[in-house]
Amino acid sequence: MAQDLKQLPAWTALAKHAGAMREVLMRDLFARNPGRFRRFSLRLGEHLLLDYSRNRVTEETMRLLYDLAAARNVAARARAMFAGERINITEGRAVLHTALRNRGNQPVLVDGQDVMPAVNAVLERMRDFVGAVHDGRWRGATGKRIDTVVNIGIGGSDLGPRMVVEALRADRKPGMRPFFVSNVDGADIGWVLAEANPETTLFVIASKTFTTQETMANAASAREWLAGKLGEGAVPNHFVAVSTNEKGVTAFGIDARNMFGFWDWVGGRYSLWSAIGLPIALAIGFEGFEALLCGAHAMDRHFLEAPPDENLPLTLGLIGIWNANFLGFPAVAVIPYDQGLHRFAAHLQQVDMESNGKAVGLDGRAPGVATGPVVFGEPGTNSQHAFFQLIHQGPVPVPVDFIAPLESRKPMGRHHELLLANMLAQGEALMRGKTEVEVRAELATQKISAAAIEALAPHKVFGGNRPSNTILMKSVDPYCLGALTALYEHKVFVQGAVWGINSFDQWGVELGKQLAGDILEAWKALDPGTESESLVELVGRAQQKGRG
Ligand code: G6Q
Repeated sequence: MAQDLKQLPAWTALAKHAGAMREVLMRDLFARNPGRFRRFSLRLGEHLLLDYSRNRVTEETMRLLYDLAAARNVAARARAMFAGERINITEGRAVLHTALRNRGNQPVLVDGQDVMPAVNAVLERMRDFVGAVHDGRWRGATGKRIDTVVNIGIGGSDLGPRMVVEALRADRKPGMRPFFVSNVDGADIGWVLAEANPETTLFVIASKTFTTQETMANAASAREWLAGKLGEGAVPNHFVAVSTNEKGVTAFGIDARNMFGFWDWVGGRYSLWSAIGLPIALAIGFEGFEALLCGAHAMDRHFLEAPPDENLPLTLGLIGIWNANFLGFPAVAVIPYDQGLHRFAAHLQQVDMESNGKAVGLDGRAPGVATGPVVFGEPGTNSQHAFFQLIHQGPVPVPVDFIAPLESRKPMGRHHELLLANMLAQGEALMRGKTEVEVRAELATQKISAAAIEALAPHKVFGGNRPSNTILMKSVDPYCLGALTALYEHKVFVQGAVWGINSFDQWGVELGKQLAGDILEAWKALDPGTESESLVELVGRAQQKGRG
């Protein structure tokens, strides 16, 4: 199926249309149509606005893109996901992060079983636990209240909750200090422990499998540290777990009553809505966590119900396909103009690249077209002073998603105006560029020689015509952040559906894990060697052994 993608009439029509669009200048499109911004922007109520007018698209482009989505059954595939079908075919699993935020509570069946009662039961346990920590019913072993929460997890058990906790700093419960430890580099846990008071610290060990090497190593070090300070008996008051593996959790020494469960149909990178969101609720309160779920649910309903040409995730996904597959731009920069969102691109890197970074289709054959783009980003305005040079004048255009809140959660004088003005200027500059005629006219006003103008002019020309989307959110509050995050999840879904790939497995992560295990085993078996043996030699020998 996927291999025939390029032969589909909807695809070939777009390829032909792209030929005609290559020379079209967005400047001209804006000049010809003063209503272009209104025509090419979409809303989710008062909460989110997607302006995609600064893309090289026309009415016809959009019609052809929506035709492509229809030809690839994107809507039907979305309904199958929401309905609990096992669309993750290589792992034989349903994909139901949407059930975790199903605030309408309609039944969601997996193998004839409604998952909602179990989802709601875990949410209720989270509510109780978070309330108990906040009001002091849950205390450390020496009777002191908890004021520090250290989440130990990696990948999906780290990036999502960390992103949200950072973004929602304005909602933080006074006195709560959240930390996240993910890297197996001992410095990560080491520096956090150096700042923590064992009597008032709660560790959340977050691991779907409860076997991940990094998390197990960090959890063991945290436990050793705590037991060393307060004694073994203190462990139950200071450790809880979030996992699907009860056996592993109890073997580690955490009572199953202090474990918050989730299910195999929650993919790691889509798990912040599950009990993996416990550090979010501990940081901002359970009501805030619920508001996050509500915002995501609103986006879910919108994705399922809005007509194609009003549908934000569908449109964002298709614009990405247009830029990647038809205009040939292989990367996307995600630039939030909000300091709180400084980990948003990091989260999205995983959601997008781990989902769609695949060169094999659902049918086991190559899709025959470019799939997962390279996604990267940093907040503006910082990124303007770093890699925006390449975005403005590099040889290959990099489409940009600008994201900003209309209201700041931490207003300071005129800072927010400065921030937004910068963002709007970047989008405009990328679109307009600066022609040689404009450059020469500008240089002519300066007191420099004709020869200098000649030499300088080519360096100062901006090709322009570079695409960007602008996403405005009301503010970075839990509801809008939930909606924004779900928007990107569904964007990734749309693209995976068009490309005909399984966005929900991650076999590519396995090989490195396996080899690291092999090398470690081989390493253990080595004679530590003489002092003269360098680390590099040791590793080399271990690798050889691992291969052998
Ligand atoms: C996410 C991936 C991966 C996973 C981590 C942690 O989709 O599967 O990033 O989240 O490897 O796994 P555990 O939660 O099992 O420790």
